[in-house]
Amino acid sequence: MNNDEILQALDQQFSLNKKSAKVVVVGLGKTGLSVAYYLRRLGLQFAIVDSRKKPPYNDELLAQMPDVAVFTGGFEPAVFDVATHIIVSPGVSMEEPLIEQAIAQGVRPLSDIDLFACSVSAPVVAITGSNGKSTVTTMLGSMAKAAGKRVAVGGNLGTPALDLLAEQAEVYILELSSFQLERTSQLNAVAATVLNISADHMDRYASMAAYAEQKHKIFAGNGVMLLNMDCPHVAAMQNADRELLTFGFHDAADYTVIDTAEGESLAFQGRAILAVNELLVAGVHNQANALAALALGSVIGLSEAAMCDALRHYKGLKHRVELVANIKGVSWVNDSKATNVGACVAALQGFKNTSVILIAGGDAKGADMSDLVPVLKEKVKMLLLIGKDGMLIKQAINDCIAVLEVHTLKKAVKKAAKIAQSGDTVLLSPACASLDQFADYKERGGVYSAEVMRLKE
Ligand code: UMA
Ligand code: ADP
Repeated sequence: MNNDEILQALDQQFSLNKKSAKVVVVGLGKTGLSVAYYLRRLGLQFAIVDSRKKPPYNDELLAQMPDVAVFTGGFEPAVFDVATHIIVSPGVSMEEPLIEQAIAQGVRPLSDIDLFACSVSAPVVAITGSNGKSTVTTMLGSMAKAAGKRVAVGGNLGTPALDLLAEQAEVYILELSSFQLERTSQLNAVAATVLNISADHMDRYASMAAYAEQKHKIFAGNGVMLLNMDCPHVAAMQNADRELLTFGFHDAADYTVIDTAEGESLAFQGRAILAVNELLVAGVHNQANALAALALGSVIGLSEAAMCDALRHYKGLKHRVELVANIKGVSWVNDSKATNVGACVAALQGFKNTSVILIAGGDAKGADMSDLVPVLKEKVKMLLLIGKDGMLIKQAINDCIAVLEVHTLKKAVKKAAKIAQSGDTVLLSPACASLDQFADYKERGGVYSAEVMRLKE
Protein backbone atom coordinates (compact mmCIF):
# COMPACT_ATOMS: atom_id res chain seq x y z
CA MET A 1 0.00 0.00 0.00
CA ASN A 2 1.24 3.51 -0.70
CA ASN A 3 1.03 6.38 1.82
CA ASP A 4 -2.17 7.81 0.33
CA GLU A 5 -3.91 4.45 0.56
CA ILE A 6 -2.76 4.02 4.13
CA LEU A 7 -3.94 7.50 5.09
CA GLN A 8 -7.32 6.76 3.54
CA ALA A 9 -7.61 3.53 5.52
CA LEU A 10 -6.59 5.26 8.76
CA ASP A 11 -9.16 7.99 8.17
CA GLN A 12 -11.92 5.48 7.42
CA GLN A 13 -11.20 3.18 10.33
CA PHE A 14 -9.99 5.51 13.04
CA SER A 15 -10.88 9.04 11.84
CA LEU A 16 -7.15 9.58 11.90
CA ASN A 17 -6.36 12.22 9.30
CA LYS A 18 -3.58 14.64 8.50
CA LYS A 19 -5.64 17.77 8.95
CA SER A 20 -7.18 17.29 12.37
CA ALA A 21 -5.44 14.43 14.19
CA LYS A 22 -3.20 15.16 17.17
CA VAL A 23 -1.75 11.88 18.33
CA VAL A 24 -0.18 11.25 21.73
CA VAL A 25 2.26 8.35 21.75
CA VAL A 26 2.68 6.99 25.27
CA GLY A 27 6.04 5.31 25.90
CA LEU A 28 9.33 5.82 24.10
CA GLY A 29 10.55 2.24 23.98
CA LYS A 30 10.73 0.10 20.84
CA THR A 31 7.02 0.44 20.17
CA GLY A 32 6.89 4.22 20.66
CA LEU A 33 9.87 4.72 18.37
CA SER A 34 8.36 2.54 15.63
CA VAL A 35 5.10 4.48 15.89
CA ALA A 36 7.01 7.79 15.66
CA TYR A 37 8.78 6.73 12.44
CA TYR A 38 5.48 5.55 10.99
CA LEU A 39 3.52 8.72 11.85
CA ARG A 40 6.37 10.89 10.58
CA ARG A 41 6.44 9.04 7.25
CA LEU A 42 2.73 9.74 6.81
CA GLY A 43 3.04 13.39 7.88
CA LEU A 44 0.74 13.02 10.92
CA GLN A 45 1.14 15.30 13.96
CA PHE A 46 2.17 13.74 17.24
CA ALA A 47 3.83 14.23 20.61
CA ILE A 48 5.45 11.62 22.85
CA VAL A 49 5.22 11.19 26.62
CA ASP A 50 7.15 8.82 28.86
CA SER A 51 7.16 8.51 32.63
CA ARG A 52 10.90 7.83 32.72
CA LYS A 53 13.35 10.76 32.82
CA LYS A 54 15.46 9.31 30.05
CA PRO A 55 13.52 6.70 28.10
CA PRO A 56 15.48 4.11 26.09
CA TYR A 57 15.07 5.70 22.64
CA ASN A 58 15.14 9.39 23.63
CA ASP A 59 18.46 10.11 21.93
CA GLU A 60 17.58 8.34 18.69
CA LEU A 61 14.28 10.17 18.49
CA LEU A 62 15.82 13.58 19.12
CA ALA A 63 18.53 12.90 16.54
CA GLN A 64 16.09 11.73 13.85
CA MET A 65 13.11 14.01 14.57
CA PRO A 66 14.40 17.02 16.53
CA ASP A 67 11.15 18.94 16.04
CA VAL A 68 8.92 16.34 17.73
CA ALA A 69 7.61 17.33 21.19
CA VAL A 70 8.83 14.80 23.76
CA PHE A 71 7.73 15.02 27.40
CA THR A 72 9.63 12.82 29.82
CA GLY A 73 9.78 12.27 33.58
CA GLY A 74 5.99 12.01 33.92
CA PHE A 75 2.81 12.10 31.87
CA GLU A 76 2.16 15.78 31.07
CA PRO A 77 -1.63 16.45 31.44
CA ALA A 78 -1.62 19.36 28.95
CA VAL A 79 -0.54 16.99 26.17
CA PHE A 80 -3.53 14.73 26.79
CA ASP A 81 -5.90 17.73 26.84
CA VAL A 82 -5.32 18.52 23.14
CA ALA A 83 -5.10 14.92 21.90
CA THR A 84 -7.54 13.35 19.43
CA HIS A 85 -5.90 9.90 19.43
CA ILE A 86 -3.71 8.02 21.87
CA ILE A 87 -1.33 5.16 21.12
CA VAL A 88 -0.19 3.46 24.32
CA SER A 89 2.89 1.21 24.44
CA PRO A 90 2.20 -2.31 25.73
CA GLY A 91 4.28 -1.79 28.88
CA VAL A 92 2.03 1.04 30.03
CA SER A 93 -1.27 0.15 31.68
CA MET A 94 -4.46 1.45 30.06
CA GLU A 95 -5.58 2.11 33.64
CA GLU A 96 -3.14 5.01 34.08
CA PRO A 97 -5.46 7.79 35.36
CA LEU A 98 -4.58 10.30 32.61
CA ILE A 99 -5.13 7.67 29.91
CA GLU A 100 -8.47 6.59 31.36
CA GLN A 101 -9.54 10.21 31.70
CA ALA A 102 -8.54 11.07 28.12
CA ILE A 103 -10.48 8.10 26.73
CA ALA A 104 -13.52 9.01 28.84
CA GLN A 105 -13.37 12.48 27.27
CA GLY A 106 -13.46 11.05 23.74
CA VAL A 107 -9.80 10.61 22.82
CA ARG A 108 -9.59 7.56 20.56
CA PRO A 109 -7.25 4.79 21.72
CA LEU A 110 -5.45 2.61 19.18
CA SER A 111 -2.34 0.50 19.04
CA ASP A 112 0.70 0.00 16.86
CA ILE A 113 -0.95 -3.27 15.79
CA ASP A 114 -4.04 -1.36 14.60
CA LEU A 115 -1.78 0.89 12.51
CA PHE A 116 0.03 -2.16 11.15
CA ALA A 117 -3.26 -3.84 10.21
CA CYS A 118 -4.31 -0.72 8.27
CA SER A 119 -1.04 -0.67 6.34
CA VAL A 120 -0.38 -4.28 5.41
CA SER A 121 -1.52 -5.90 2.20
CA ALA A 122 0.06 -9.36 2.60
CA PRO A 123 -1.47 -12.10 4.80
CA VAL A 124 -0.79 -11.97 8.54
CA VAL A 125 -0.57 -14.92 10.93
CA ALA A 126 -1.04 -14.01 14.59
CA ILE A 127 0.10 -16.04 17.58
CA THR A 128 -0.64 -15.54 21.25
CA GLY A 129 -0.84 -17.65 24.41
CA SER A 130 0.69 -17.67 27.87
CA ASN A 131 3.64 -19.81 26.74
CA GLY A 132 5.19 -20.96 23.49
CA LYS A 133 4.50 -17.78 21.48
CA SER A 134 8.12 -17.09 20.54
CA THR A 135 8.81 -20.75 19.84
CA VAL A 136 5.81 -21.18 17.52
CA THR A 137 6.41 -17.81 15.86
CA THR A 138 10.03 -18.64 15.03
CA MET A 139 9.20 -22.25 14.08
CA LEU A 140 6.61 -20.98 11.62
CA GLY A 141 9.03 -18.32 10.38
CA SER A 142 11.62 -20.98 9.60
CA MET A 143 8.97 -23.11 7.88
CA ALA A 144 7.95 -20.20 5.64
CA LYS A 145 11.61 -19.55 4.80
CA ALA A 146 12.14 -23.22 3.98
CA ALA A 147 9.14 -22.99 1.66
CA GLY A 148 10.83 -20.11 -0.17
CA LYS A 149 8.51 -17.35 1.08
CA ARG A 150 9.67 -13.81 1.82
CA VAL A 151 8.59 -13.74 5.44
CA ALA A 152 8.77 -11.09 8.20
CA VAL A 153 8.60 -12.21 11.82
CA GLY A 154 8.16 -9.96 14.86
CA GLY A 155 5.76 -8.23 17.25
CA ASN A 156 6.21 -9.12 20.93
CA LEU A 157 9.11 -11.31 19.79
CA GLY A 158 11.22 -8.15 19.47
CA THR A 159 10.91 -6.24 16.20
CA PRO A 160 7.83 -4.00 16.46
CA ALA A 161 5.17 -4.86 13.89
CA LEU A 162 5.39 -1.44 12.17
CA ASP A 163 9.14 -1.88 11.56
CA LEU A 164 8.39 -5.10 9.67
CA LEU A 165 6.45 -3.26 6.96
CA ALA A 166 9.69 -2.10 5.30
CA GLU A 167 10.49 -5.73 4.53
CA GLN A 168 7.59 -5.88 2.04
CA ALA A 169 7.09 -9.52 2.89
CA GLU A 170 4.77 -12.05 1.28
CA VAL A 171 3.61 -13.14 4.72
CA TYR A 172 3.87 -11.57 8.18
CA ILE A 173 4.05 -13.66 11.34
CA LEU A 174 3.29 -11.76 14.53
CA GLU A 175 3.74 -12.82 18.12
CA LEU A 176 1.24 -10.79 20.16
CA SER A 177 1.04 -10.33 23.92
CA SER A 178 -2.15 -9.75 25.88
CA PHE A 179 -0.99 -6.15 26.39
CA GLN A 180 -0.84 -5.63 22.62
CA LEU A 181 -4.15 -7.38 22.02
CA GLU A 182 -6.07 -5.54 24.74
CA ARG A 183 -5.63 -2.27 22.86
CA THR A 184 -6.12 -3.60 19.32
CA SER A 185 -9.50 -3.59 17.63
CA GLN A 186 -8.79 -5.04 14.20
CA LEU A 187 -6.14 -7.35 12.86
CA ASN A 188 -8.00 -9.78 10.63
CA ALA A 189 -5.25 -12.37 10.48
CA VAL A 190 -5.63 -15.17 7.90
CA ALA A 191 -4.85 -17.56 10.74
CA ALA A 192 -4.65 -16.86 14.44
CA THR A 193 -4.10 -18.96 17.52
CA VAL A 194 -4.25 -18.84 21.29
CA LEU A 195 -1.75 -21.58 22.16
CA ASN A 196 -2.71 -21.97 25.82
CA ILE A 197 -3.84 -19.94 28.80
CA SER A 198 -2.34 -20.24 32.26
CA ALA A 199 -1.99 -17.60 34.96
CA ASP A 200 0.29 -14.72 33.94
CA HIS A 201 0.31 -10.95 34.39
CA MET A 202 -2.14 -11.27 37.27
CA ASP A 203 -0.86 -7.90 38.46
CA ARG A 204 -2.42 -6.35 35.31
CA TYR A 205 -5.67 -8.37 35.08
CA ALA A 206 -8.48 -8.71 37.61
CA SER A 207 -9.10 -12.41 36.85
CA MET A 208 -8.19 -15.29 34.54
CA ALA A 209 -11.40 -14.59 32.64
CA ALA A 210 -10.33 -10.97 32.05
CA TYR A 211 -6.89 -12.16 30.85
CA ALA A 212 -8.43 -14.80 28.53
CA GLU A 213 -10.81 -12.19 27.13
CA GLN A 214 -7.86 -10.07 25.96
CA LYS A 215 -6.19 -13.08 24.33
CA HIS A 216 -9.45 -13.87 22.51
CA LYS A 217 -9.16 -10.54 20.66
CA ILE A 218 -6.59 -12.17 18.38
CA PHE A 219 -9.55 -13.73 16.53
CA ALA A 220 -11.11 -10.38 15.54
CA GLY A 221 -11.87 -10.75 11.81
CA ASN A 222 -12.76 -13.80 9.76
CA GLY A 223 -9.58 -15.88 9.36
CA VAL A 224 -8.99 -19.47 10.45
CA MET A 225 -9.04 -20.04 14.23
CA LEU A 226 -6.50 -22.54 15.55
CA LEU A 227 -7.40 -23.80 19.03
CA ASN A 228 -5.65 -26.01 21.56
CA MET A 229 -8.07 -28.77 22.57
CA ASP A 230 -6.05 -29.57 25.71
CA CYS A 231 -6.59 -26.16 27.25
CA PRO A 232 -10.16 -25.63 28.50
CA HIS A 233 -9.85 -21.83 28.38
CA VAL A 234 -8.83 -22.02 24.71
CA ALA A 235 -11.18 -24.85 23.64
CA ALA A 236 -14.06 -22.70 24.95
CA MET A 237 -13.24 -20.04 22.34
CA GLN A 238 -14.81 -22.13 19.53
CA ASN A 239 -17.10 -20.19 17.23
CA ALA A 240 -19.45 -22.16 14.98
CA ASP A 241 -19.40 -19.41 12.33
CA ARG A 242 -15.66 -19.58 11.81
CA GLU A 243 -13.31 -21.93 10.02
CA LEU A 244 -11.62 -23.95 12.74
CA LEU A 245 -8.49 -26.06 13.11
CA THR A 246 -7.48 -27.76 16.34
CA PHE A 247 -4.29 -29.19 17.82
CA GLY A 248 -3.29 -30.99 21.00
CA PHE A 249 -3.03 -34.44 22.52
CA HIS A 250 -6.79 -34.76 22.52
CA ASP A 251 -8.08 -37.59 20.24
CA ALA A 252 -10.42 -35.24 18.42
CA ALA A 253 -7.73 -32.67 17.51
CA ASP A 254 -6.88 -32.19 13.80
CA TYR A 255 -3.15 -31.93 14.50
CA THR A 256 -2.09 -34.43 17.15
CA VAL A 257 0.48 -37.08 18.06
CA ILE A 258 -0.29 -40.67 17.04
CA ASP A 259 1.40 -44.00 17.67
CA THR A 260 2.82 -45.69 14.56
CA ALA A 261 4.83 -48.87 14.07
CA GLU A 262 7.99 -46.70 14.06
CA GLY A 263 7.03 -44.76 17.20
CA GLU A 264 5.18 -41.53 17.93
CA SER A 265 4.49 -39.16 15.08
CA LEU A 266 3.07 -35.68 14.58
CA ALA A 267 -0.04 -36.23 12.48
CA PHE A 268 -2.92 -34.54 10.68
CA GLN A 269 -6.27 -36.28 11.03
CA GLY A 270 -4.62 -39.66 11.62
CA ARG A 271 -1.99 -39.32 8.87
CA ALA A 272 1.61 -39.33 10.13
CA ILE A 273 3.63 -36.25 9.12
CA LEU A 274 6.91 -36.31 11.07
CA ALA A 275 8.35 -38.71 13.66
CA VAL A 276 8.51 -37.09 17.10
CA ASN A 277 12.09 -38.28 17.51
CA GLU A 278 13.11 -36.13 14.53
CA LEU A 279 12.38 -32.97 16.54
CA LEU A 280 15.52 -31.42 18.03
CA VAL A 281 13.55 -29.55 20.71
CA ALA A 282 12.70 -31.61 23.77
CA GLY A 283 9.55 -31.85 25.88
CA VAL A 284 5.92 -32.60 25.22
CA HIS A 285 5.20 -28.85 25.15
CA ASN A 286 7.45 -28.52 22.11
CA GLN A 287 5.52 -31.29 20.34
CA ALA A 288 2.41 -29.16 20.91
CA ASN A 289 4.27 -26.12 19.58
CA ALA A 290 5.29 -28.05 16.44
CA LEU A 291 1.67 -29.16 15.90
CA ALA A 292 0.50 -25.55 16.13
CA ALA A 293 3.17 -24.37 13.69
CA LEU A 294 2.24 -27.13 11.20
CA ALA A 295 -1.43 -26.16 11.41
CA LEU A 296 -0.74 -22.45 10.85
CA GLY A 297 1.67 -23.26 8.03
CA SER A 298 -0.98 -25.34 6.29
CA VAL A 299 -3.35 -22.34 6.29
CA ILE A 300 -0.81 -20.16 4.47
CA GLY A 301 -0.15 -22.90 1.94
CA LEU A 302 3.30 -24.11 3.03
CA SER A 303 4.15 -27.58 1.77
CA GLU A 304 4.45 -30.32 4.38
CA ALA A 305 7.87 -31.23 2.99
CA ALA A 306 9.22 -27.72 3.63
CA MET A 307 7.60 -27.54 7.07
CA CYS A 308 9.07 -30.89 8.12
CA ASP A 309 12.47 -29.88 6.81
CA ALA A 310 12.33 -26.73 8.97
CA LEU A 311 11.22 -28.70 12.04
CA ARG A 312 14.07 -31.18 11.59
CA HIS A 313 16.53 -28.26 11.85
CA TYR A 314 14.78 -26.09 14.47
CA LYS A 315 17.10 -25.98 17.48
CA GLY A 316 15.02 -23.87 19.85
CA LEU A 317 15.64 -20.40 21.23
CA LYS A 318 18.14 -19.30 23.86
CA HIS A 319 16.96 -19.22 27.49
CA ARG A 320 14.24 -21.85 26.86
CA VAL A 321 15.27 -25.17 28.45
CA GLU A 322 18.75 -24.59 26.98
CA LEU A 323 21.53 -26.94 28.06
CA VAL A 324 24.40 -24.71 29.22
CA ALA A 325 26.91 -27.38 30.22
CA ASN A 326 27.32 -30.84 31.62
CA ILE A 327 29.85 -30.71 34.43
CA LYS A 328 30.88 -33.91 36.19
CA GLY A 329 27.65 -35.62 35.20
CA VAL A 330 25.41 -32.70 36.28
CA SER A 331 23.33 -31.00 33.56
CA TRP A 332 22.95 -27.24 33.98
CA VAL A 333 19.88 -25.93 32.13
CA ASN A 334 18.85 -22.33 31.49
CA ASP A 335 15.08 -21.76 31.22
CA SER A 336 15.16 -18.10 32.22
CA LYS A 337 12.27 -17.35 29.83
CA ALA A 338 9.97 -19.30 32.18
CA THR A 339 8.42 -16.14 33.58
CA ASN A 340 5.22 -17.84 34.78
CA VAL A 341 4.13 -21.02 36.55
CA GLY A 342 2.89 -22.80 33.38
CA ALA A 343 6.29 -22.55 31.69
CA CYS A 344 8.11 -23.88 34.76
CA VAL A 345 5.68 -26.80 35.00
CA ALA A 346 6.22 -27.62 31.30
CA ALA A 347 10.00 -27.55 31.72
CA LEU A 348 9.93 -29.83 34.78
CA GLN A 349 7.59 -32.28 33.10
CA GLY A 350 10.15 -32.69 30.32
CA PHE A 351 12.80 -34.15 32.66
CA LYS A 352 12.84 -37.94 32.99
CA ASN A 353 15.20 -40.14 35.04
CA THR A 354 16.92 -37.25 36.80
CA SER A 355 16.51 -35.38 40.08
CA VAL A 356 16.14 -31.66 39.61
CA ILE A 357 17.57 -28.87 41.73
CA LEU A 358 15.31 -25.99 40.76
CA ILE A 359 16.23 -22.32 40.98
CA ALA A 360 13.05 -20.23 40.98
CA GLY A 361 11.67 -16.88 42.15
CA GLY A 362 11.69 -13.24 41.13
CA ASP A 363 8.63 -11.09 40.53
CA ALA A 364 5.61 -13.42 40.78
CA LYS A 365 3.30 -10.83 39.15
CA GLY A 366 0.49 -11.75 41.54
CA ALA A 367 0.36 -15.43 40.46
CA ASP A 368 -0.73 -18.33 42.65
CA MET A 369 2.33 -20.54 43.01
CA SER A 370 0.49 -23.54 44.46
CA ASP A 371 0.04 -24.98 40.94
CA LEU A 372 3.73 -25.88 41.11
CA VAL A 373 3.22 -28.33 43.99
CA PRO A 374 2.42 -31.61 42.14
CA VAL A 375 5.33 -31.35 39.70
CA LEU A 376 7.73 -30.13 42.40
CA LYS A 377 6.90 -33.19 44.48
CA GLU A 378 7.45 -35.47 41.52
CA LYS A 379 10.66 -34.04 40.05
CA VAL A 380 12.48 -31.68 42.42
CA LYS A 381 14.84 -32.68 45.23
CA MET A 382 15.71 -29.15 46.30
CA LEU A 383 14.24 -25.73 45.54
CA LEU A 384 16.55 -22.71 45.73
CA LEU A 385 14.64 -19.44 45.94
CA ILE A 386 15.79 -16.08 44.61
CA GLY A 387 14.23 -12.65 44.15
CA LYS A 388 11.62 -10.54 45.81
CA ASP A 389 8.82 -13.11 45.93
CA GLY A 390 10.93 -16.05 47.14
CA MET A 391 9.15 -15.99 50.49
CA LEU A 392 5.75 -15.91 48.81
CA ILE A 393 6.64 -19.06 46.87
CA LYS A 394 7.86 -20.74 50.04
CA GLN A 395 4.54 -20.05 51.74
CA ALA A 396 2.48 -21.18 48.74
CA ILE A 397 4.22 -24.54 48.38
CA ASN A 398 4.01 -25.11 52.14
CA ASP A 399 7.32 -26.99 52.50
CA CYS A 400 6.19 -29.86 50.25
CA ILE A 401 9.87 -30.29 49.31
CA ALA A 402 13.23 -29.07 50.68
CA VAL A 403 13.49 -25.29 50.18
CA LEU A 404 16.31 -22.84 50.75
CA GLU A 405 16.11 -19.06 50.30
CA VAL A 406 19.40 -17.95 48.76
CA HIS A 407 18.18 -14.53 47.47
CA THR A 408 20.56 -14.10 44.51
CA LEU A 409 21.17 -16.13 41.39
CA LYS A 410 24.93 -16.22 41.89
CA LYS A 411 24.49 -17.71 45.36
CA ALA A 412 21.96 -20.17 43.97
CA VAL A 413 24.47 -21.48 41.42
CA LYS A 414 27.15 -21.85 44.12
CA LYS A 415 24.74 -23.67 46.43
CA ALA A 416 23.49 -25.94 43.64
CA ALA A 417 27.08 -26.85 42.76
CA LYS A 418 27.57 -28.07 46.33
CA ILE A 419 24.38 -30.11 46.44
CA ALA A 420 24.26 -31.63 42.93
CA GLN A 421 25.39 -35.18 42.32
CA SER A 422 26.23 -36.90 39.06
CA GLY A 423 22.98 -37.61 37.16
CA ASP A 424 21.17 -34.56 38.61
CA THR A 425 19.92 -31.56 36.67
CA VAL A 426 20.21 -27.98 37.91
CA LEU A 427 17.43 -26.00 36.27
CA LEU A 428 16.91 -22.24 36.30
CA SER A 429 13.17 -21.99 35.55
CA PRO A 430 12.03 -19.13 37.76
CA ALA A 431 8.20 -19.16 37.23
CA CYS A 432 8.55 -15.41 37.79
CA ALA A 433 9.55 -12.28 35.90
CA SER A 434 13.13 -11.08 36.31
CA LEU A 435 12.57 -7.35 36.65
CA ASP A 436 13.14 -7.18 40.43
CA GLN A 437 16.81 -8.14 39.99
CA PHE A 438 17.63 -7.99 36.25
CA ALA A 439 16.98 -5.85 33.18
CA ASP A 440 15.11 -8.76 31.58
CA TYR A 441 15.04 -12.56 31.27
CA LYS A 442 17.98 -12.46 28.85
CA GLU A 443 20.22 -10.79 31.41
CA ARG A 444 19.07 -13.29 34.06
CA GLY A 445 19.82 -16.22 31.74
CA GLY A 446 23.17 -14.66 30.81
CA VAL A 447 24.20 -14.33 34.47
CA TYR A 448 23.23 -17.95 35.11
CA SER A 449 25.12 -19.28 32.10
CA ALA A 450 28.21 -17.21 32.96
CA GLU A 451 28.22 -18.49 36.55
CA VAL A 452 27.86 -22.06 35.33
CA MET A 453 30.74 -21.65 32.89
CA ARG A 454 32.87 -20.35 35.78
CA LEU A 455 32.21 -23.60 37.61
CA LYS A 456 33.56 -25.40 34.57
CA GLU A 457 36.79 -23.40 34.70
N1 UMA B 1 6.80 3.36 30.25
C1 UMA B 1 6.27 4.43 30.88
N2 UMA B 1 5.53 4.20 31.98
C2 UMA B 1 5.27 2.94 32.44
C3 UMA B 1 5.82 1.84 31.77
C4 UMA B 1 6.57 2.09 30.66
O1 UMA B 1 6.46 5.58 30.48
O2 UMA B 1 4.56 2.81 33.44
C5 UMA B 1 7.60 3.62 29.12
C6 UMA B 1 8.97 3.05 29.30
O3 UMA B 1 9.78 4.03 29.87
C7 UMA B 1 9.39 2.71 27.91
C8 UMA B 1 8.12 2.76 27.09
O4 UMA B 1 7.07 3.00 27.99
O5 UMA B 1 10.24 3.70 27.44
C9 UMA B 1 7.78 1.55 26.30
O6 UMA B 1 7.82 0.48 27.08
P1 UMA B 1 7.25 -0.91 26.77
O7 UMA B 1 7.39 -1.55 28.10
O8 UMA B 1 5.92 -0.90 26.14
O9 UMA B 1 8.36 -1.53 25.84
P2 UMA B 1 8.72 -1.54 24.32
O10 UMA B 1 10.17 -1.26 24.24
O11 UMA B 1 7.81 -0.73 23.49
O12 UMA B 1 8.53 -3.11 24.03
C10 UMA B 1 7.24 -3.64 23.76
C11 UMA B 1 7.09 -4.95 24.50
N3 UMA B 1 7.23 -4.73 25.93
C12 UMA B 1 6.25 -5.04 26.82
O13 UMA B 1 5.19 -5.50 26.49
C13 UMA B 1 6.53 -4.78 28.26
C14 UMA B 1 8.13 -5.94 24.03
O14 UMA B 1 7.87 -7.21 24.61
C15 UMA B 1 8.04 -6.11 22.51
O15 UMA B 1 9.09 -6.94 22.07
C16 UMA B 1 8.15 -4.75 21.84
O16 UMA B 1 7.13 -3.87 22.37
C17 UMA B 1 7.93 -4.84 20.31
O17 UMA B 1 6.63 -5.24 20.00
C18 UMA B 1 8.74 -7.62 25.65
C19 UMA B 1 7.95 -8.20 26.81
O18 UMA B 1 8.49 -8.32 27.90
C20 UMA B 1 9.70 -8.69 25.15
N4 UMA B 1 6.68 -8.59 26.63
C21 UMA B 1 5.88 -9.19 27.68
C22 UMA B 1 6.08 -10.70 27.74
O19 UMA B 1 6.54 -11.29 26.73
O20 UMA B 1 5.72 -11.28 28.78
C23 UMA B 1 4.40 -8.92 27.40
P1 ADP C 1 6.48 -16.99 25.11
O1 ADP C 1 6.94 -16.22 23.92
O2 ADP C 1 5.01 -17.22 25.13
O3 ADP C 1 7.01 -16.49 26.41
P2 ADP C 1 8.51 -19.03 24.61
O4 ADP C 1 8.45 -19.87 23.41
O5 ADP C 1 9.49 -17.93 24.66
O6 ADP C 1 7.05 -18.48 24.91
O7 ADP C 1 8.76 -19.95 25.89
C1 ADP C 1 8.66 -19.36 27.18
C2 ADP C 1 8.75 -20.42 28.25
O8 ADP C 1 7.63 -21.30 28.15
C3 ADP C 1 9.98 -21.30 28.17
O9 ADP C 1 10.35 -21.55 29.49
C4 ADP C 1 9.50 -22.54 27.46
O10 ADP C 1 10.22 -23.67 27.83
C5 ADP C 1 8.04 -22.65 27.92
N1 ADP C 1 7.13 -23.16 26.88
C6 ADP C 1 7.29 -23.13 25.55
N2 ADP C 1 6.22 -23.65 24.92
C7 ADP C 1 5.34 -24.00 25.88
C8 ADP C 1 4.04 -24.60 25.87
N3 ADP C 1 3.44 -24.91 24.72
N4 ADP C 1 3.44 -24.83 27.06
C9 ADP C 1 4.05 -24.49 28.23
N5 ADP C 1 5.28 -23.95 28.30
C10 ADP C 1 5.93 -23.69 27.15
